[in-house]
Amino acid sequence: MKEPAHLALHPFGQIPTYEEGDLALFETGAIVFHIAEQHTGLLPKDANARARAITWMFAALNSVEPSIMELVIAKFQEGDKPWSKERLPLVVDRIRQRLGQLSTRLGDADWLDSAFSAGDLMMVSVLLRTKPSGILDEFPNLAAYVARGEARPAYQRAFAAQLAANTGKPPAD
Ligand SMILES: N[C@@H](CCC(=O)N[C@@H](CS)C(=O)NCC(=O)O)C(=O)O
Repeated sequence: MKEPAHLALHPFGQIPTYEEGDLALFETGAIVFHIAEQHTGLLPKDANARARAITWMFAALNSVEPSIMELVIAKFQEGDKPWSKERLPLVVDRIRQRLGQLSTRLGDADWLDSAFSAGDLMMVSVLLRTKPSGILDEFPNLAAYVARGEARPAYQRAFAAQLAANTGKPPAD
C-alpha cells in the first residue's frame, strides 16, 4: 500500500480506494457518499431528510469513530507501552459516553432518521468495530441496530464478496 502505484490512488497509502472509469476516490465517507448519490435507497429525495442523512454520515466518521479508533490503536499498537494499562479505561469511557448519547438518540427506532440511509450504513460499520470489546452489548438498542444493519441482504452480499476477496474463495450461495 506504500508503493507509488497505490500512493497515486491514496495519498496516505491506505485502504479503501474506489475506481470507476476515470474517477479514483479515497476516504470511506467520500466513497459511500459518491455511491449513495448514484443509487436509490441510500439517500432520501427530500432535501432536509437528505441533509440529515449526510449529517449522520459525518457524525459516524467524525464524532463516533475517533474514540473507537483510539481503542484499536491503544490495544494493537500501544498495548505493550508501560502506560497502556492506565490509559485503556479512559479510552473505553470515551466510547461509552458517545455510545450512550447515540443510544439515547436512537431510542427504540429502527434507524437514525426514520428510513434506512447511508447515514445508518456508515454508523453501523463504525459501531461494528466495538463488537469484540463487548462495549456494544452494554447498549442493547445499539446492538440490535447493528444486527439490523448486518441482516440487510445488501450487507450480506457485500460481506460475502469481501470475504471471498480476502480468502480467495468464491462466495457461497
Ligand atoms: N479515514 C480513512 C481511514 C482509512 C484507514 O485507516 N485505513 C486503514 C485500514 S482500515 C489502513 O489502510 N491502514 C494501513 C495504514 O495506515 O498503513 C477512511 O475512512 O478511509
